[in-house]
Amino acid sequence: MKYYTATLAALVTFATAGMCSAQRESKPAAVGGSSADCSAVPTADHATMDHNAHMAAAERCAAIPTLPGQAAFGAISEVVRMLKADPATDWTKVNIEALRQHLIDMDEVTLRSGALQRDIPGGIEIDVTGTGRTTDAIRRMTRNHSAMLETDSEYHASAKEIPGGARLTVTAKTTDPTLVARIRGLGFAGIMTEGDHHAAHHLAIARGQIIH
Ligand SMILES: [Cu+2]
Repeated sequence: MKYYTATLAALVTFATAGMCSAQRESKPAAVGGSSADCSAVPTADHATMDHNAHMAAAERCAAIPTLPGQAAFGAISEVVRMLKADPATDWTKVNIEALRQHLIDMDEVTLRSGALQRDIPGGIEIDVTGTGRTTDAIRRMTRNHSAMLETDSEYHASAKEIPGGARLTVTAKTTDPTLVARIRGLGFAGIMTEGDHHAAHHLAIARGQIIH
């Protein structure tokens, strides 16, 4: 738990510090005919700065970056905006930490797991393995995603635990050779993106409607 808290603090510091230094460094001409002195955008210590004054000066003098940070930070930031914009949001149920944990799982599964793929009749079998948290993340994500895919019209999917991870089996629901070839070409990472439910699923996790 301590580890995650520290990671989040580092993440926030990194993202916000990055944002402010970007604003400091770009000083295009003042917009709207204003004669604002852009060299006056103060170099500030992020911990003690006057954020309002800094942002006001930065807005007069520079374009604001559109990227909020790395993808996970951006995904959280977008969901927070959506929850705040929705008057029906039940804040007693909201759990952004659950979304963050899921995004960490996605990182583990996408970037730190091994995937050994074999052809089987109608599709593939993939042994997805890793160590430590990666193993747990693989099991959680393949279990949930295969159950989701199974309800889809195109794929049969199932996952079972093996040492270090899970074996994911995906086959075509039809005998269409193009579909079988697609499954084999997609492999583990491609299959994990299938189903078009992922972004909606993130919002549901944040709303506290899904517990992994
Ligand atoms: Cu996800």
